[in-house]
Amino acid sequence: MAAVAERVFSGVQPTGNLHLGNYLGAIKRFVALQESHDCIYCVVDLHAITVWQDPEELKRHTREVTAAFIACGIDPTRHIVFNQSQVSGHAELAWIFNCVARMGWLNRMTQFKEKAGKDRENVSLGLFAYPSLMAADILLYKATHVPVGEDQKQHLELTRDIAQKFNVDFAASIAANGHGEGYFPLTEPLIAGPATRVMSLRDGSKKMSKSDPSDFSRINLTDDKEAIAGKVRKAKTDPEPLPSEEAGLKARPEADNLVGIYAALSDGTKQGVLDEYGGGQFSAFKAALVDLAVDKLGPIAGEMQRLMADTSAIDAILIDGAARARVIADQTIRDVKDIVGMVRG
Ligand code: AQP
Repeated sequence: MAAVAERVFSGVQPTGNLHLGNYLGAIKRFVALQESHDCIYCVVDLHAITVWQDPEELKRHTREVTAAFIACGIDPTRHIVFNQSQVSGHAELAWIFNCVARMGWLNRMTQFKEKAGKDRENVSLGLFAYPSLMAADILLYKATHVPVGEDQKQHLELTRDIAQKFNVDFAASIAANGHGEGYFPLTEPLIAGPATRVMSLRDGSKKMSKSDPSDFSRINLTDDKEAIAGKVRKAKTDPEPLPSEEAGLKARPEADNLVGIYAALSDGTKQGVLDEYGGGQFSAFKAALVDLAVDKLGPIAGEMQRLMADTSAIDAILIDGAARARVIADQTIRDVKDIVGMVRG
């Protein structure tokens, strides 16, 4: 495999209010990686339309996710921020990957099973092919590292399978075109820290999610102090005091979730949180969690609001990012067409 520079790629869907799970599992970690890597952060609107999106809402959410990226500290001048549909290479490479990936692989994807539920016959073909588009997003830029929440682990494994199969199927052509032993890297998922899977505040067995009908299940990045306080106060807990050791959080999903959120927001560890609050009642801990969440999220909400007041400035960032992304993407598409055997001008 030819040596590749380390490059980070990740995406967020413009499908609704961003929440604490998106922030802790993904965006906060995107920000940190800017110091050590070249980063490409994408608002994945092609993924969003795998389920119905109102056209006006889709535009608003696309700009909102962009505003959130910037408000959280992503620098679109040093790194690349854009929306997926502005770079046609995502869809082109996804089609080629649809012809590399096997039905059996896609049939095993748990996210599809969860999202399609009992209505499998009626969901879009795009929802089924979603992981193939995700592999294209990542491999279009030959990204070596992808920061995501735990829920995306299986899709990252599929991305590696697709890269591997492409490299093997086309090995002779890859070599003949001067790319050595393999064309695509085997991307590493970056899933780490105390909040890789933030759970619903109402049910510790369910992931915090944009599509949960209960707004009390999640903290939105745009929630104000009153909303955050109300949601944390009402968050489901159990009658026991907090344990002093991390092992005591096992089989206590709601307590584990709140401790993990506190740890991630404060850049600490679950054990560190328990050293401070273990043995105490939830009420004191919840009050501290409200203060911490308001302290960390308040400025983000304010900045998002400021940025959203000038949508043409947000659009300009996306247009500029797309132009820079296209330079990398177009080269990959040219290479892939040569490797696969497509005549091009
Ligand atoms: N609860 C979560 N905990 C940790 N990370 C999470 N992510 C999402 N939910 C959690 C991570 O956020 C990134 C962007 O997610 P997305 O918007 O692309 O897709 P999603 O997983 O579909 O988000 P939702 O909120 O769960 O939407 P719905 O309700 O539509 O299913 C990803 O890195 C993801 O891992």
